[in-house]
Amino acid sequence: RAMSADLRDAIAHGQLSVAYQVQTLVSTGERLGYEALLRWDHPRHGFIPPDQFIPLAEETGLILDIGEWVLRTACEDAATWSQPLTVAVNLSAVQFIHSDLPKLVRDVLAETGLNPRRLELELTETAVFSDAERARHLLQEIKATGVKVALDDFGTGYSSLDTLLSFPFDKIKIDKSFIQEAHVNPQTIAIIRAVVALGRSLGLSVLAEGIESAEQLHMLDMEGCNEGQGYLLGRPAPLKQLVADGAITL
Ligand code: G
Ligand code: G
Ligand code: MN
Ligand code: NA
Repeated sequence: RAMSADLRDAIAHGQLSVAYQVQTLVSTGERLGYEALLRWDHPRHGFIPPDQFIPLAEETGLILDIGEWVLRTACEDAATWSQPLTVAVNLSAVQFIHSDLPKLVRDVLAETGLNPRRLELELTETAVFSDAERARHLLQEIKATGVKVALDDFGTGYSSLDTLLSFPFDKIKIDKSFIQEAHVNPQTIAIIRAVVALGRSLGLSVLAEGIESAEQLHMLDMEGCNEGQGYLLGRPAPLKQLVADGAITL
């Protein structure tokens, strides 16, 4: 049986779930919200990481249904939290190109009652590549609802600077590879410094991903990076566990 057939059944059979990873202010540790990360518990293969099935979901078009499921689940969940924390949802370029995303976002917000200001959408540069004009229009329409938009995996693409200047992003997420290389390669710190300066000068928030050590957190604080995410601050966990741990109250 092909993996794509299994994936087609995954939503209906309740095999997909969302893990939430905390995002905090670097300087104070104040909690800002959570990123929703998709998980697939395959009946025979166990947990399959998104890196391994999202490309397949994109090739088959299944990402449209899966992405809609993640967005709805994350908004439903966040609407039950007693504190007005944000929830960040990853979007595939395929969703951006092949669906009416502004309408979906408006519909899901209306259904779940989540305040639009609590939702953030994470996009990579590939989403805005194929049709820049349409992408700019879609982003403007989405932002008009009050939802924020972050440029994910910043620094790993082809024309990061151009993308940043041409589209109305609210936040840059510096790819974790930069944070993790900083202690072996000091030039990486220069890159982080430049991205922070660029982001701040454009009035954007800058989030560093993949923070695993207190040293990395301290370095990012010194560089003026305002937001952070990573195992040091919290590992992705199911909502149930975050509630059981007292991190989130309903
Ligand atoms: O924990 P991590 O293995 O969750 O995620 C790996 C990659 O999968 C990340 O690049 C992340 O952006 C992507 N990813 C996680 N959840 C989703 C999702 O719901 N939709 C999309 N399109 N990508 C996701
Ligand atoms: O969407 P994005 O590419 O930003 O997805 C974040 C990915 O990074 C997920 O796979 C998540 O599980 C992973 N991640 C989050 N924090 C850390 C960390 O501190 N170290 C490492 N190696 N990966 C992390
Ligand atoms: Mn992301
Ligand atoms: Na990322």
